[in-house]
Amino acid sequence: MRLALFALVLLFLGTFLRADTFDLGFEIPSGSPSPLYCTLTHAGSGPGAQGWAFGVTAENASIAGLTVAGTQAAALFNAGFVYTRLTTGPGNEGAVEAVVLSFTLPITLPTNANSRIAVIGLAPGGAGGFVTLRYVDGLKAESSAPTACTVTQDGSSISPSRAVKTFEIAPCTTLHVGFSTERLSSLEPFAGILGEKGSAAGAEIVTASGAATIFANIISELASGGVQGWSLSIGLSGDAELASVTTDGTGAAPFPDGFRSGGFERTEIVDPARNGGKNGVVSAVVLSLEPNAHLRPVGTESVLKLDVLLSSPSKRELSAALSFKDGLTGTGQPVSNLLTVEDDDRLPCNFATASVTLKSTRVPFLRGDSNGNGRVTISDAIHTLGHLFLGSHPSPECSKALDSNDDGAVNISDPLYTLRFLFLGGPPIAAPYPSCGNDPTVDGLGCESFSACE
Ligand SMILES: [Ca+2]
Ligand SMILES: [Ca+2]
Repeated sequence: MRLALFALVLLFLGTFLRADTFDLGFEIPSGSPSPLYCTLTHAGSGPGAQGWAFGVTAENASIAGLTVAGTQAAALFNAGFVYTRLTTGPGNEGAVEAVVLSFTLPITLPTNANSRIAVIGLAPGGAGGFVTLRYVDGLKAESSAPTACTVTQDGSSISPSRAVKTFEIAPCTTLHVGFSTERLSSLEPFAGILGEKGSAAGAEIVTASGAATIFANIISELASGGVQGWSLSIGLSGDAELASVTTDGTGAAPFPDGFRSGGFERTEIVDPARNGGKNGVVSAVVLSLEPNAHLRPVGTESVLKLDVLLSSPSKRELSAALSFKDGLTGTGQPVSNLLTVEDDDRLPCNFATASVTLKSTRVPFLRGDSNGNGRVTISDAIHTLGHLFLGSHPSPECSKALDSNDDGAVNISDPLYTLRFLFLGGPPIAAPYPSCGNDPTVDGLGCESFSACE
């Protein structure tokens, strides 16, 4: 009896003190799957939310972006705190947000109202199907504590209810990106694109010299119209650096070589210091200020040429990867991977997965040792001259060894350089010399094998 009374009092107090409710929900605009909104709904007689934190996951899709920009929360924000991050790793894929509207002013979200508090961008998947969004506790962004779903009302923490929402997204089929080792310009989608079934996923190329020229491509399968312009943000990770990037010699070049007629073009290698240590390139192109200028509605078109050099002071096996990564910053603002079709933003279906891995094995060699016998002598100068002018030794296994002056080319200067060094007091042969080693400077010459240095 006493217990029942106690429970009743608790219930009564609870109803009184905890009359307000907060609900985390989703707003999925019909027709278009993107953008999607996270909402916070308040009901009750107390004040609205001063702040909140939540984690959100997507099943059968991946969250590519989460921001407060463009929401009621952003409009009310005044000298507070905003934290939004994507979270990665098994069981931890999603995004987190934490907001305090103001540290100094009594700002809250509207009472008894539904407010947008975040915009979610889903990475477009190829297949389409049913996607489920849910709020979860415990997602963890790098170096921060796990995030619990909570709302702050009048200085106190309240646990909100959490919606789960399942909706269907259409398959993404019309626009893709991919990499190739040659300039592509054809009416055939995916022809020449690296990777499994031309999907550009899992592509790998091996370069003997450590230098590689890679083209980024736009693949169109549109019913009408065509890609009028684009912004690309491509990251380079691993043992490599970018030597150059250009739209010259691609479909983004001025007519007649490419499709551009005036318009706008800005392409640059990003400064790692402005990008959290990340390497990459950004490129923005508008083919013409006339609305009807565009790439072919159906076809494959190279739009960017990247020269990559694999290098490392010590490693023998070198590996690097190029992939489309939103958010690299050149001279201007952070760049997203976006295509423009019929004056509207379109996302390439596979920009989250398109990548190419570059590999190179460095073979130790002895520079100047043209005939590969482990010593540099007059015979090497004669051997190189024979290769250059007499058709003997047509395909050396280690071209780098012939390049005595290490200028990245094998020509008459090299045997002369060797002879000057050996007999006329000329400057020494460049490293690796006088003992075996790796080429300290990357160039376009290869070295498949060099038995004298094994
Ligand atoms: Ca030799
Ligand atoms: Ca040379």
